[in-house]
Amino acid sequence: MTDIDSLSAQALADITAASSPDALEALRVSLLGKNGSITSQLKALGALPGDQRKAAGEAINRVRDAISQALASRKTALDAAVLDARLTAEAIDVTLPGRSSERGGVHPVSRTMERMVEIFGRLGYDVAEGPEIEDDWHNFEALNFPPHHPARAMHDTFYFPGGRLLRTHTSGVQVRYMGEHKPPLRMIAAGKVYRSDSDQTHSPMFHQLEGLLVDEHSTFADLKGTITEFLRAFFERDFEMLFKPTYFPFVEPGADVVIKWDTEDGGSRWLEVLGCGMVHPNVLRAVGIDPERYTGFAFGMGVERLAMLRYGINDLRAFYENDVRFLKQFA
Ligand code: 2U9
Repeated sequence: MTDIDSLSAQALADITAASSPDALEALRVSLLGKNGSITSQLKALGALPGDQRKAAGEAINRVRDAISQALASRKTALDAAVLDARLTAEAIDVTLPGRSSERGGVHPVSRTMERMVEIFGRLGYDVAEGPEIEDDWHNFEALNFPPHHPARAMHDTFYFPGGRLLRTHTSGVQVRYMGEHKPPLRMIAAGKVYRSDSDQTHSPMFHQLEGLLVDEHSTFADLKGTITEFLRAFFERDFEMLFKPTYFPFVEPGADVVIKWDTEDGGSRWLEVLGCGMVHPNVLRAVGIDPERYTGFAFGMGVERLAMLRYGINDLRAFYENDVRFLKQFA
C-alpha cells in the first residue's frame, strides 16, 4: 500500500488548490471515482494479511471521509465564487434612465379632415366615399361640364389611356350619392383629389372636403348659415365674412367665401377659405332629381389650405415631406 498519509496530504492540498468547480469534479473522480486512488486503496485491502486489514481499513476510511468533507466545502466555496462573478458581470444599473419609445401622431391633414367631418357630423351630415379613379361622366359631365367646355381647363386633369381620370374633386361622390338616396339629403365627401399643378400653394395631390344638401325650399340663406356655423366652429372664433360671386359650372349662383383674418402686425387681410353655391338645375336633372321641386346647396374646401390657416403653416409642401420635426408638433 502507498503511504496513506502522504496520499491524504497531497489530496487535501490539491483540493485547496482547485480553482474551478470543473477542476474540483475532475479531482473528485480521480480520488473517489470507480478507478480513483482512494478507491484502489480500499480494493487493495483484500490482499493484506488479516491482522493488518482492520487498522489499514480504518485509516483509509478516515482519509476518505476527510477528503469527502474537503471536497464538499471546497465545492461550496467555488460555487459561491462562480455565482459572485456572474452577478458582477450581469449587474444591471436600475438607476439608468429607461429607453423611451417614440410616439406617433395623426398627420395634420388627417386631423384637420377628422375635425371638419366631426363638425358636419354634428350638423347631421352623412359621410360618403368614392373612387379616386373616376370616369368622365361622374367627374365632369353630370356636374354640368359639357364636353369641350372651357371650364374643364380649370382642372388640369390627369388622364389614363382609355378616358378614365384621377378625380379633380370629390364631386363624383355626391353624384353617386344622389343616385342612391332620395332628397331630403345632406352629406359630405372628403378625400384625395388630383390636379396637374405644383408650387408653394399647389400640390398635384391634395385633400378636399365637399358638402351637399338637397331639400324642398333650401335657399342661399341656409347655405350662408351653414358655412358661417362651420367656419366659427372650425377656427373657434368669430370674424367678418363675405360671399363674393364667382363661377363654377355645378352651382348657380356660386360664391367664394372670404374671411377677415387678423395678421401678426395688428392689421388684417381678406382670405379666401372655401367656395359654395346653389346646385345647378342641370346637375339635379342629371341624377334624376326634379329641380322644380328640389333645390340644393353645395360647398367645397381644400383641407391643406384650412390646416395651413389654423396652424399658421406657410408652405404647403411641409405636409408631404414627412419631416418628423414638423410632424411631431401635431402628436
Ligand atoms: C355636386 C354639386 C355641387 C361643390 C363645390 C366649390 C364650390 C369650391 C373649391 C374649393 C377649394 C375646390 O379645393 S378647392 O380647390 N370648391 O369652390 N365646390 S361648390 O359643389 C358641388 C359638388 C357636387 C353634385
